[in-house]
Amino acid sequence: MKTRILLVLILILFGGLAFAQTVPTCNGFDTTGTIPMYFATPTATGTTLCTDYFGKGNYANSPLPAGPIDITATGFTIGDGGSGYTAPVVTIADALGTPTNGIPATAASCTATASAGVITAISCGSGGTGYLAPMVNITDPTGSGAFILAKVSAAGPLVGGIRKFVDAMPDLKGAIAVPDAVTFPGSDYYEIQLVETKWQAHTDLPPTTVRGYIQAPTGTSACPNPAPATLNYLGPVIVAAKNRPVRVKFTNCLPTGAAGRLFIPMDATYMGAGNGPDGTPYTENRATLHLHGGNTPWISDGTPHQWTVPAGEVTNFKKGVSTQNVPDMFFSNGTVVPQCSATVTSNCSGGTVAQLPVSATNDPGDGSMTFYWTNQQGGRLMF
Ligand SMILES: [Cu+2]
Repeated sequence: MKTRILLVLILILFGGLAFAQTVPTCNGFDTTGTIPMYFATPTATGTTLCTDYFGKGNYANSPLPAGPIDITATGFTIGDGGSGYTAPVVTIADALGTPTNGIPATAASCTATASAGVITAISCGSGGTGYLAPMVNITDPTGSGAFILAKVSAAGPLVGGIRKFVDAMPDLKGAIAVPDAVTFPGSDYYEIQLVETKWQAHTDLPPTTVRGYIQAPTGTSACPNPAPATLNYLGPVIVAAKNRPVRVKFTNCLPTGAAGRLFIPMDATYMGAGNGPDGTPYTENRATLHLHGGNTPWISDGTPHQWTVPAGEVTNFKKGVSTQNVPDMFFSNGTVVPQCSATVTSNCSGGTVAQLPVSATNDPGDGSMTFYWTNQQGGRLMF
């Protein structure tokens, strides 16, 4: 008779996550390594009937640390000793991980003590290694009904997983953009670029691909090449004052062509996504800025129809149909033209036509857009 008993571990709660779903989470790939699949066991034939937001197994879950089971006096909890046990044999299997037949490569070695047919104790010579979610299995010629919990040893040694409290929280104060208060007197001016690069969210995780923003010096007309190796994630932060406008030249510096495809699955049914008016698809590297909650003129709202692809992208749709440039911001070959002032009287905008450079235009160039935010609203953290 075989009695199958239970698990589970401390450290991290994963309870039910993988088991409550009727559609299993993809946990591997087909033979080409590209199509996500679910394998019930490492030796089973996989199925593509599985779900995973990121298309890659376990991308969205925190990996668990693996280690030996806890073989100390408090390592096992006997929920029910069962009855009728005469020659119990203990195996410590695992509900997760990559065990062979459910047993890690280095299995724990344990025995059960039965008293009057009831399991009263589990003792182990070794805790093994590689356990994520240990399960105590007891086989016996006559007994049944035992229910015993095991756990992974907090003392380790643990391998993999994510440790708590090892990284400081990102400090927004270190990511504050530097305003240019000179180019447009009365306004704070910023040149912001969108790049695709890496961000390491946790010391125990590898860097992951992200899209995020960087501040470029005033007068920049080109994208950084190559993109910066890492981002100061969530930066740059623009600190604004009520009633002092912020002006932005935004440049989309995402990759073009096949490299410009979004690296996570995309819902093409949203407004502004999918195909354009001529039936050809929009690219997945379109971008805009949107100040949520701002008292902002419509031309600077960054709606689903106000965006730009990067310069050099081959597409029928380079900018959203509703994209408009700020009428009093001028550029000469993509480089900002400062507003005329008492000290800036030539090659400037806002004065006479003669003061404007010959090539000046409101168009900041392919891949760029301009924004004007009035900030005529109360103070708050906006995004
Ligand atoms: Cu909004």
